[in-house]
Amino acid sequence: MSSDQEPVKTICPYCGVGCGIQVQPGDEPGDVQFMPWGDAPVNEGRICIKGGAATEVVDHEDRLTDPLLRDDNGEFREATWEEAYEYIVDELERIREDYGPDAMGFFASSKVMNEENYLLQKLARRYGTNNVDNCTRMCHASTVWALRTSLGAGAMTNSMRDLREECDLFWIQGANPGEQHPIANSQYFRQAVLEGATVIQVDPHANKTTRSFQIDDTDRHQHLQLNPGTDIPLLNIVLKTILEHHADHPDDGWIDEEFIAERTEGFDHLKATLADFDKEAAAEECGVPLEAIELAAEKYATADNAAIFTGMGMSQHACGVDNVQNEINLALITGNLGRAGTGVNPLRGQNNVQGTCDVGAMPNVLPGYQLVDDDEARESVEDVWGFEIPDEPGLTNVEISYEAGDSVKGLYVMGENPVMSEPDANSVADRLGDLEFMVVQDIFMTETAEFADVILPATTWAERGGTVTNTDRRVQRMRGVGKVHENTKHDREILTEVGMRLFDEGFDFDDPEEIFEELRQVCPSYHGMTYDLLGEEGLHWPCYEPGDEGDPFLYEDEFETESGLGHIEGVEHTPPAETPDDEYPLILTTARLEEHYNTGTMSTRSPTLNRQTPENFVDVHPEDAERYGIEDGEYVRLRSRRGEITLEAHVTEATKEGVVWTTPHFAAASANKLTNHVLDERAKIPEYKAAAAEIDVDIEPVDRAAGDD
Ligand SMILES: Nc1nc2c(c(=O)[nH]1)N[C@H]1C(S)=C(S)[C@@H](COP(=O)(O)OP(=O)(O)OC[C@H]3O[C@@H](n4cnc5c(=O)[nH]c(N)nc54)[C@H](O)[C@@H]3O)O[C@H]1N2
Ligand SMILES: Nc1nc2c(c(=O)[nH]1)N[C@H]1C(S)=C(S)[C@@H](COP(=O)(O)OP(=O)(O)OC[C@H]3O[C@@H](n4cnc5c(=O)[nH]c(N)nc54)[C@H](O)[C@@H]3O)O[C@H]1N2
Ligand code: SF4
Ligand SMILES: [Mo]
Repeated sequence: MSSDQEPVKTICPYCGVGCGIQVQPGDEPGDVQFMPWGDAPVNEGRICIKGGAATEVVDHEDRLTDPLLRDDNGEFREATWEEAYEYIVDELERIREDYGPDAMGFFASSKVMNEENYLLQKLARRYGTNNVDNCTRMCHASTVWALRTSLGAGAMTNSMRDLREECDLFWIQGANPGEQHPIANSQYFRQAVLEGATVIQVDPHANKTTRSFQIDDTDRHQHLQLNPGTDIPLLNIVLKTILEHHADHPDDGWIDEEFIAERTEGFDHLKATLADFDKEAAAEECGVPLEAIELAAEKYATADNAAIFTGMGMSQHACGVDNVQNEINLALITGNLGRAGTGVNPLRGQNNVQGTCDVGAMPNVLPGYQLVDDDEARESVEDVWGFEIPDEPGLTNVEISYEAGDSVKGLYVMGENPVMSEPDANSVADRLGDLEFMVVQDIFMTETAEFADVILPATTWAERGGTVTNTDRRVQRMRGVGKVHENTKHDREILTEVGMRLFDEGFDFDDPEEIFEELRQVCPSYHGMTYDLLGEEGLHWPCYEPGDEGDPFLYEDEFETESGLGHIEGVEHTPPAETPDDEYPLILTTARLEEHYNTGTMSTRSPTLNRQTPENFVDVHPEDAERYGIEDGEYVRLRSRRGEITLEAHVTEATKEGVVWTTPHFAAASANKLTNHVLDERAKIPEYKAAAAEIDVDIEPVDRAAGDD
């Protein structure tokens, strides 16, 4: 490949670490290659397997290249953009006229850029509804809820850099950074561990995080392999152990009394909650020896700087908010907040999930997390936008899918794949089939697009510019090399066109920078940023005025709650909605692989990534395998009350006895046919991490090409 064009500096399109990479254009439009970016701010040139393979899907033969419209026979046919736009605008107007604006739902995308998500949520609000959401609902919604209400902001309290330099103990609960945030793990956490930091992993499954720190081979680190859904009792043991020790040995300083007195509220509530808590019975329920949990408590309480990392294993439960609140409790009573190397840190998932939330693509908040039902905040945004914003929070995406066909008649999906990603997927498919109108804007034909009336072909990340916000709140610029397929459009081009056709004004933007300039006006924490100031390093938010550097860690002097205090609140155990019984005696949990990504639309098409694990599998513990008579590598049927899938059994001690572990990445054998549609009451996040299941053996041979059920 030779080309006169210079490579462009941009950001990896997979996870929220935000690694800088370069894209080298070739002579032909699709001929793009990955190149390292040696002094990229986050990764300093390092890259994981996905970043290195990211360009593989840009010119994939399956790319959507032209708009598709469903014809009278229910088949898709190629259409012109003019036809597609006319159809969309007519349907949007018809639905509003027939049913009112809340009959539409809008799904924003954590795979696309800030400017584009900003436009989509503005479009929804101009249309007259707050029914706009993104995949954070299925991801860290509960974490964000707990962090926002108890500390102030729904983001990592610290940054990868200060954690690398100052953290002495990494408490990693329900997160697998070794595979899901590989460069954060290798470039940051592992460096600190090499210099002596300790790792406590709390996870039912052994994975690359376990192996990367050799957790099981040293006395320094610990892996607490708990039963799914028992994180509250486990943390209550930790909290009670610390309280008890402090009562007997106050001089050891396991509790930070001064911090509690000056910077927190609610400590008495925690003490009362734990007063009658039975540690022995709880340890039994967790399936972890009590002494191991007590030892971990000691390690956390005696570390100079201890940081908690929290992931999907905590957030994706019906008690997700409580799970994270208990982590906040632990950090607050030990004074592990407001300093470098500490905190409660959700490693955000998608490349731009942080930014998609920041720019207001959620049903209850406007850009900068200003509440839609806060009159003053809403009016300040209305002043810039020039139209009235509905003042009631809208529906979340999981609620929108559930209302499909009932109160919700139409859906605009930009870069999400709910038929694969939402729980109880068979019902989601049924319900989306009941919609009167659905647009899907994607780069590939997806399981969701199969139900659409119109499909719009978007360009990929490598083809366009904009900004994305990574897990430690760093806003960075992406730069594109231009379109690979002439008839595709950038997401922002599609949204400006739809917006102008609908409203004649307010969507007339020629380039991403113009959109960013408007975003800054309505998003206080981005107000001090411009494309020039972002440069190649990017800027952390909050950045209120030009010249602000942003904060590497939050809450040095006070929390951003109304009282300025950090909120402690004891929580009681709520077991998962479904627990094992005679009919479904196993606990099913689902999580991810390093070489695959979410619903697999990109990773299964990437030869380098797909080669390693081309199909789904289920991990079964050797004791369970013996009881069921399962051989390693045999195909089994895995079923729950909602559906069944057929997949290969891996017999391994990586999982716990009684717990089966599978992944959501593959359409044939889609794990979400089994998962339970039960939501955390407050954050509305589904319980992906615990359902009751059963295995059947001696099934018919599998024809992979035919898919499952
Ligand atoms: N390679 C790769 N990277 C990714 C993604 C991907 O699909 N592939 N997706 C991105 C996205 S969107 C996200 S949100 C992040 C997610 O990154 P993580 O938060 O790491 O998500 P998971 O791998 O789903 O789950 C983390 C761990 O939770 C454990 N777990 C399951 N049930 C429980 C439980 O009840 N309690 C506890 N304590 N642990 C439990 C699982 O065994 C797993 O090891 O990754 C991002 N990065
Ligand atoms: N069982 C189970 N289910 C889960 C989870 C789990 O742990 N277990 N995790 C949940 C989590 S954390 C998440 S975040 C969700 C993810 O759920 P989704 O967001 O629905 O899943 P993705 O596969 O990330 O979908 C992104 C879509 O965007 C498209 N896309 C990529 N780039 C572009 C672009 O530039 N423009 C446009 N228009 N489209 C683009 C992709 O092709 C893909 O179809 O899944 C959830 N589902
Ligand atoms: S760690 Fe995340 S952002 Fe970095 S290269 Fe890997 S997938 Fe991309
Ligand atoms: Mo996610």
